[in-house]
Amino acid sequence: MAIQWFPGHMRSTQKAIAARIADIDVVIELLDARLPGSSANPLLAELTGHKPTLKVLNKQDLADPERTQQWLAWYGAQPGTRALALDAADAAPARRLIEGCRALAPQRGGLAKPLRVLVCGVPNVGKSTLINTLNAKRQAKTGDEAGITKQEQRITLADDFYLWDTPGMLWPRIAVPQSGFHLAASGAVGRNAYDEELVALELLRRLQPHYAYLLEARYRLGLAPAALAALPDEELLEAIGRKRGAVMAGGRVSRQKAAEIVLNDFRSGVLGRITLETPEEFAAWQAAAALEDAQRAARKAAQKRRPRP
Ligand SMILES: Nc1nc2c(ncn2[C@@H]2O[C@H](COP(=O)(O)OP(=O)(O)OP(=O)(O)O)[C@@H](O)[C@H]2O)c(=O)[nH]1
Ligand SMILES: [Mg+2]
Repeated sequence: MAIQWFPGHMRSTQKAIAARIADIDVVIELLDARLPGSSANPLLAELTGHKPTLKVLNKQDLADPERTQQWLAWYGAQPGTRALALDAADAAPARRLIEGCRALAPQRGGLAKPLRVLVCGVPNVGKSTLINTLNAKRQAKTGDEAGITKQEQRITLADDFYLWDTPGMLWPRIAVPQSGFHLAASGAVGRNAYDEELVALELLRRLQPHYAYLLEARYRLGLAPAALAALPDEELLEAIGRKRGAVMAGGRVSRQKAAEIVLNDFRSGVLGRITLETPEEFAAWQAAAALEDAQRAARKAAQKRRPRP
């Protein structure tokens, strides 16, 4: 079953952004560098599409540097888009963002025309952390879970430079099922909206072909990369659980515990630097989802045309 999470507070954020956007000069969309396609919000693109936008691949310290370069090239090749990679704690590159914003809106500046920048992105991607890095006063609340920022908040970086921190937002229907899994694995989805075991199994399936050596280095299963990659995902989860002591009375592995271990290890970066998708893979998933939507619409239309008995 596909993962969907669009609670009421996201609907409110959608309305708040729609109301604010007319008075915004530059949009910074934070993407998660571990899932740079899946964390790009199509609803946000709809709301802010006509404004100059900087795409920031955040948490690059957790992502695979080679794939980050591929994604920067991919975003950089799209018209009207500038992309850069960052980790939010790194102050000097973060400050370069300020220059980037000023360059995108040269007509703004000075007390009469302050530059107004909206920072947005999926939950837990690091919006508030980045704003705190930019702002010595550290006014924005942060935390390792989706939904820390509850309300739009204005932060004054300089007399002529305002930033708006916004609550993380997803979109009403995540059409690419793989994206739902990646968002959940990254921590962008509320805990009650997905099954941890299913998400961990999907995560392992993604890691097996390309990052088997990282799984072996962390869990020491005694398997060569090819053998680890060929293991059925459920067996792999059980092997990890057994190795890490996620065992219940009677000696059975707790898959729930094993799943939590795998997800925590991925989220914290102890598994290594990992990017779950390449631009080509993501484009193929999007095309498949669009085709499926078109077929569904055609079936519905045909049903309507059919005369009732
Ligand atoms: N490794 C790493 N962790 C980061 C980075 N930026 C933020 N984090 C961590 O990610 C978690 C979420 O950070 P927040 O700044 O609260 O994220 P947010 O986007 O404001 O989240 P919401 O307000 O819930 O939408 C925190 O535990 C941060 O410490 C980064 O660049 N690298
Ligand atoms: Mg926040």
